[in-house]
Amino acid sequence: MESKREFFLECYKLGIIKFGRFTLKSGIESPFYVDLRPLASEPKILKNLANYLLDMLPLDNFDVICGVPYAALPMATAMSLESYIPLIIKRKEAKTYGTKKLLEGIYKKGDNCLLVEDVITSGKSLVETIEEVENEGLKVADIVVVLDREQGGKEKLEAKGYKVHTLFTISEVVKILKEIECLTDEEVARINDFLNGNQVQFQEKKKISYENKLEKVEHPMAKRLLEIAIEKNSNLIASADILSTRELLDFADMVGPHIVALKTHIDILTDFDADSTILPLKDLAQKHNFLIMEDRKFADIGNTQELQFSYGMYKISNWADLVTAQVIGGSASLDGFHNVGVVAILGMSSKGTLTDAHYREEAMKIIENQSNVMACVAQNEIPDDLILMTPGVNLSDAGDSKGQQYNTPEKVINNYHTDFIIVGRGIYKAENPEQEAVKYKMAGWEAYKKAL
Ligand code: 5IU
Repeated sequence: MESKREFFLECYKLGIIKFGRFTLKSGIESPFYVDLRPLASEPKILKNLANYLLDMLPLDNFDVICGVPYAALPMATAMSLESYIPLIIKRKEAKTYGTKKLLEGIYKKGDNCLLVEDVITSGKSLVETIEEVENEGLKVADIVVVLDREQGGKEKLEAKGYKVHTLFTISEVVKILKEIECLTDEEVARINDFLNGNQVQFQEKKKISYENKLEKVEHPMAKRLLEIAIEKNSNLIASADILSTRELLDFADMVGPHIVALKTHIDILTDFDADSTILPLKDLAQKHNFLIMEDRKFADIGNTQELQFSYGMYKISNWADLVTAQVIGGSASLDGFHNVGVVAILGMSSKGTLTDAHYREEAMKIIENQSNVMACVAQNEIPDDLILMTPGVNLSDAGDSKGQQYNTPEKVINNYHTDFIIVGRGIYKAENPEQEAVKYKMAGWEAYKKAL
């Protein structure tokens, strides 16, 4: 077998330890996160691991071997295969029917059981497991652990008279990773602080300014939008879910000076007419310097979307600066949007949306490789080089009866680092929409400056 250090590095490549900022089950923030389950997916590594663990142990002592569910189950199995020590399986909870057994397999009372655990932290869950195994009449003297997080668990068990054999400790692996420059001095210091029981200070990530973002973005519509934001000291997009042309135009004229973009749902107008709706709307956009964002949410195959974009009665491609699109149709479905900024929908604000973390991860892969996408709509932080827009914003955060969920401007700008807040009813339903637009504009701008 190769050296223990080389073996660790092979394991590390599988992503078993991540460094950053993690909230543990206890609510405590940790600068690293350990998950050894990937080791079971590499048979060679699992087999080597089993042998490393067995090498540390007085093997003649054990009648049976048992893994703490679930992460240690494959490890215990592999150790059993390598050593011929019989395996028993511990359930997480006793069966509620039939035999009500907690331990499965062949063993007798008084057998000496080796316990296998992947990670030991405070030792709390091991203490519970030991008690359960001992209650079944087995003896436990030795526990073998792959990684000791050095947070008191080993000492706690040793104080109770158990021998704890650990393959790696967190300080040992931090040292190795520091040597090969996978960790900076600052990260190492933070980890040590954490291991010494101190509350760890994480630097709050700052929001990047519109000026800096302007240097990062490439899409011309992204640049224009950011320039307008800087010029108007506004990050407000007004959503005009309005039913008549007259009201839409009045609204646009009223809030126009305070917004960066007006979001339309052109297909809800009862009296749409290209000449009397779009021409004056374009004039207002020019007069007040805002972009027109048609919230069409295209969600079809590329060919159909192309037709929907340019034909029919709305001819969106003739007048929209930005259009929203779902990415559900895959990358190529977005290729047909030319001369427009595509705003891709990553996550929705409505209750029960299917845009969960897995969906968003896959959607982001599409978005990042699509040059006509200039922004995303989402309810979470995204990479700095994209523009983030967040709807579901209202100064009263009560939501509606149809699944809409609201956050305040401060919350979305602080927590998600959103660049542009999208506000609908908060403004157009207000008694004085202009006054309300100013209020949202100021709230959004103040929150932005604070987050910098
Ligand atoms: N909108 C959302 N949530 C979303 C997406 C779009 O609210 O996740 I994607 C649209 C719907 C509406 C506007 O046009 O944004 C929000 O309007 P209210 O502020 O009135 O809820």
